Amino acid sequence: MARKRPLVIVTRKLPEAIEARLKELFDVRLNEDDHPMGQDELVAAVKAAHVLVPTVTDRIDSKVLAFANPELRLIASFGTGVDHIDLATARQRGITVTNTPGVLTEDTADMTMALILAVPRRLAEGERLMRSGKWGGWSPTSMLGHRIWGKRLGIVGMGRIGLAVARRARGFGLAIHYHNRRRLPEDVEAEVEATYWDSLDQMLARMDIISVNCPHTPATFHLLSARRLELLKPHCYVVNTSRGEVIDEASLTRKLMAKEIAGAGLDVFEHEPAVNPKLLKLDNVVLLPHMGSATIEGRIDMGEKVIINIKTFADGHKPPDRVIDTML
Ligand code: 8YV
Repeated sequence: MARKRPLVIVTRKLPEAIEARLKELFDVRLNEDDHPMGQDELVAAVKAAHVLVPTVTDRIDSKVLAFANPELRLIASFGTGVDHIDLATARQRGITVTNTPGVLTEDTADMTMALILAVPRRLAEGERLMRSGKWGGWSPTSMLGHRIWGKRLGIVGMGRIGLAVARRARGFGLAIHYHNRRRLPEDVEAEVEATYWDSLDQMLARMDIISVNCPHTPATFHLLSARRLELLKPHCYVVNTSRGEVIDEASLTRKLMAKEIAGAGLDVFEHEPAVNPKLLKLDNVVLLPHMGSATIEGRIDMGEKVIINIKTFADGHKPPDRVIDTML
């Protein structure tokens, strides 16, 4: 890196302690009012920065990267998913890309489990009823949901987060099934008593609850396509805390409206921050604003990782969380 103190441009507001430490270590430009940056602002940022710290809300595509100043050497993304960055173009331009894996696993798994419980047990509906002032008191047949214990959970993508979901789900009496590019080692499968499905189609057709926990890549775009959604049983619930793009959201919405599946818990959407307005009208859906990893502890840990990645890189070493390695 050309300078002792690289210019680090951070696209969104980060926790104060993280911003304070970044200021101590580097020349920093912060986004004080936390507005999401449009393309023009991102172009201005890559023209000036030696290190860019984007988040999931920034589209760092080839059009933006075309304007990158030759001294932009590192994109230290704040988050685990890197689907908002054109990695091929970054590689071509010799830009190292890092992310913040591991530190949001448990928080995201907690939120996934919360949705797995919330949708079949009608938590959001119950809460809305209380606030409406229309609750007439207990009755044996009101607010009946479906039992979690003993059902089959199909996890699509058994990486760190998928496995953390499986561990929690075992405690709630769910039978664990999963589809993954690679089968887990035997001892890990045994720990969560997981059944591996080589065929995603066959797994989808047999589950009571589906949890999407794979990253969004070109290979997983609309992995839950209209055709695959047709395979789900009518009593199946779908939970997604990964990326909206993994599910064909329009087809999912149609199936929910037609009551061809039982419900959905969605923390992520295909066109964030837009949400299909039809989803907002459905009672059998719990919607959250992409808050799966939103804990103070998690955000600090993510910021720490960003700092470690930048500092290591600035000191001439390989940053630990390299998604693209251009230093070799
Ligand atoms: C983050 C996420 O909050 O890390 C990810 O991939 O989806 C979220 O949990 C967000 O991406 C931060 O950029």
